[in-house]
Amino acid sequence: MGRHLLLTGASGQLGRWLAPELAAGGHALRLSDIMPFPDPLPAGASFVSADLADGAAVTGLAEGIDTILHFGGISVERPWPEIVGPNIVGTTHIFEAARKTGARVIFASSNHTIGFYPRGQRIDTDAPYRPDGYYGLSKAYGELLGRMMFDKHGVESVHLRIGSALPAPGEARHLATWLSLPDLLRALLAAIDAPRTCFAVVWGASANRDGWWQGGDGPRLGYHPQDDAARFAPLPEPGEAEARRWQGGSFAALGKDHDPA
Ligand code: NAI
Ligand code: 15L
Repeated sequence: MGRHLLLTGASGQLGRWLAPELAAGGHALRLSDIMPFPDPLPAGASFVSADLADGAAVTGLAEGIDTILHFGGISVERPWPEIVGPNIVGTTHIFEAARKTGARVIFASSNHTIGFYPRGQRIDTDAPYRPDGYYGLSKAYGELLGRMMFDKHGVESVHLRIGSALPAPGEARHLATWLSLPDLLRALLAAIDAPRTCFAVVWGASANRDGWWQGGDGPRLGYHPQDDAARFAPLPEPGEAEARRWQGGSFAALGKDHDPA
């Protein structure tokens, strides 16, 4: 059944790939970003420019929408003042809009919520958060916001903890963290189509033989990844020694001056 979807972050790397794929699935698509959409609009799609930090604008974006795919915001480690508006205030606006309209939120969360687990340690989605910087912390906030919004207000959400969403893995870390673009689409379609999600956390990873992440709500929602980074092995391991210790890689190493081990 065609849904009315809102995709924030539409002008970003993943948004540009997702927009035509979602439109091809017969969904009515409202795209939004603070930057212009650089590609021809897919059939059935419209574009609305908005800053996520503008609450009234986000409320307007969500009108008539049944599923919000929230991909907008700062996507790398940055100083706190740059993160807080787009990722903390902006994600709060998205969930407040969903509370008003009854929309489901699918949140582009990140492996950087747990980036300070050592590489090789297998963890489930209920492992305590170990964010590797302000960016990862902002994604943990988004997940906890979803938890509260379901428990208190019944807002449904799916938090896709994306590893490394790329056309192909390029370094050894990606043998564990890779999410192929077709698997990204599979995960989103499962999250859109599931009759009921409640609050859900899904590993945004392919079926990687060498992965670190297990469990989560993916199978319950009908997400069954089909790719495996192992077919690209071996891959080079760039970066400093500190980055090679942690699941979050270079994000964890950035500015680090203490050993938590
Ligand atoms: P990206 O940086 O290419 O796209 C993010 C988009 O958000 C940009 O187009 C930017 O203009 C927009 N944006 C930033 N601030 C905004 C604001 N205040 N108001 C409205 N729009 C704003 O990032 P990418 O790679 O496409 O990732 C998309 C989402 O997925 C991000 O939320 C990112 O954190 C998340 N993610 C991506 C991963 C990946 O491997 N690409 C891994 C884990 C999470
Ligand atoms: C992320 O959360 C980033 O948005 C993306 O640019 C990648 O760096 C990815 O994580 C990763 O950890 O590989």
